Amino acid sequence: MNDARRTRISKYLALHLRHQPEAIGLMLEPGGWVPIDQFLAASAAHGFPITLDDLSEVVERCDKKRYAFDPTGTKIRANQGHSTDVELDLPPTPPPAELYHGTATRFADSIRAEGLKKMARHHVHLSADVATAVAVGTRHGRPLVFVIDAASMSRDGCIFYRSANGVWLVDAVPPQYLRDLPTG
Ligand code: HQG
Repeated sequence: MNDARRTRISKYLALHLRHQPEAIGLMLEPGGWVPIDQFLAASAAHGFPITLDDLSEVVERCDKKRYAFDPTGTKIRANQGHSTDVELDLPPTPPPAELYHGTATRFADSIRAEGLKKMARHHVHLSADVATAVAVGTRHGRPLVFVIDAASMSRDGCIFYRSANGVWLVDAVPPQYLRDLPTG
């Protein structure tokens, strides 16, 4: 399968496993799971046929590990990033001392004033390293990275979750826990 086809399938998975399962007649099970045979049947019925081999290749080769099969190999889900209502059942996990959030420079003033909000997603997404944060920020424009004082947030009672693909998730980051990443 070529890169373009893999990307198309990955975007199709994101659309229907994170945002609009109902658009192809699916309903996410608790944890966000969908039986693979149902997913393949629904995508074929809606004009986007995918083979099981192609699906497996997309899940395995996805650089961000966006999707996962369950241990029985019969279900698939998105590891994070949902906007549709889903409970991922992730265990609360103590964070490292610092985490990072990459955004675009044009959002910086608003973020400094009101902190990080979830916007359309279920959580605010934080990165474990600066390089990942820069890549996330670049999706929105000229990147800017905030350092999050996760140790203090955790001490003050904020619950952190870590998705299966290493993204840290919180409800919000109030402005007092944010500082600019020193440059130069
Ligand atoms: C910004 C990708 C103004 C926030 C990535 C971000 C990530 C504010 C945007 C995952 C704000 C939301 C998530 C405030 C937050 N004022 N702007 N108070 N609070 N924002 O895409 O974190 O490819 O929903 O900084 O790798 O960029 O989908 O979140 O710029 O892990 O697998 O509002 O998406 O993964 O944008 O990205 P997003 P994100 P996938």
